Amino acid sequence: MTTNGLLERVFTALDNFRIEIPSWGFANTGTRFGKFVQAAAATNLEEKFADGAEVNRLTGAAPTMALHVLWDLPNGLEDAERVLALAKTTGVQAGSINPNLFQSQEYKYGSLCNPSAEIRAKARKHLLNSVEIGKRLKSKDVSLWMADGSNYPGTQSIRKRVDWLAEGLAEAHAALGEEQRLLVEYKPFEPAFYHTDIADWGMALLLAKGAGPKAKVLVDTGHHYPSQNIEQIVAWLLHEDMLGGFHFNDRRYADDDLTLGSIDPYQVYRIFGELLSAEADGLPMDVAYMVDQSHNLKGKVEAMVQTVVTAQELYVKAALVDREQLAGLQEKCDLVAAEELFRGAFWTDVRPLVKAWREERGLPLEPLAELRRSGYVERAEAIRGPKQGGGGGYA
Ligand code: PSV
Ligand code: MN
Repeated sequence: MTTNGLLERVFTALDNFRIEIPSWGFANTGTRFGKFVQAAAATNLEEKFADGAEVNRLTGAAPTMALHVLWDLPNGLEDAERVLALAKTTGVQAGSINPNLFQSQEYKYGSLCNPSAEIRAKARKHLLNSVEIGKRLKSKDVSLWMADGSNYPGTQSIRKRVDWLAEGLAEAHAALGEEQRLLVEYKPFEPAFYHTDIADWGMALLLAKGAGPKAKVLVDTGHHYPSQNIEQIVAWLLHEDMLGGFHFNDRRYADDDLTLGSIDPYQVYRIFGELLSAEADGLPMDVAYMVDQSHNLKGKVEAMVQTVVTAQELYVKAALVDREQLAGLQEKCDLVAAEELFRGAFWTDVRPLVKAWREERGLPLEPLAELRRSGYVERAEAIRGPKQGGGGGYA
């Protein structure tokens, strides 16, 4: 490929690449063993939007922020007005709306799948409120994850819970506006340890299909058993036109919520590879890239900038693969040549190319260095100081 051709390919890929950051990634979070409070952590909506705007300023790729209803919009539509005002002043728009169906005391035995009709009704109402918030904020996706499940065999009817869940999703789907979608997220375990009501992509796929055409599956990269082939799941969902979006993060063991690409960057590259291959083949695609991370030890804004930059680099690597050439090698079953072509792009140092794009688009050349130079975190530390609360953690 000529140098101009290469740059054009890279620039097009980066111009089109957007990734949504989560409000809770800026808040104090911890593990069940405790929480280390950070002085610069955001403890209210204003601070979360300010942090989001800083990440977007530095990377040019994160113009929307995912919101969690209980943590960010506890007063529902009233808070939506605050979000609209903040979007105006910061330039960061509301992203996916995440109902909270896991923190209320009543959800001890489940939310949409709770054996109590009264509690199921409460969960359904919250889901419908979330759809309304999404409408007000002109946000496209309502992103559903529940902690529902059970800890011991024989203690719950798995089949009855499927029916309750299907009813709740169909009701939410019927309330969606023209432009809205319902994304169904799955997770094999935690906090439930015997069965989870939406444990894998097959269950999520069936539930989404049953709910209606605007329901799609959300793949959280941390929600799989070790060594599962996530890109194959992605390929299947693309094949079925049922992939709605991602929650990107990395993991060493389970749902560790570590920063994207920190443990296995090749996996993210392989996932992007499937997406770009489907795009090249002209498949219908409407996939939301979102981050779902909790930065317990790293600085919040710093970790988020690092995440977005890593995502950009891995996406560019995947965009370097000559898809036509690869298809030819696959056809001939030239295994080593195909693998080398695929791997070669991964091993390419794309940082100078991404830097050239930043320069061309008037963005900081080194986002992390620019963050340090700007003194943003130090100022936030001085103004905010260490505080508890603010939403986004479980502790
Ligand atoms: C659950 O582990 C999850 O992945 C869901 O997406 C939640 O909304 C998010 O993390 C934040 O806790
Ligand atoms: Mn998630």
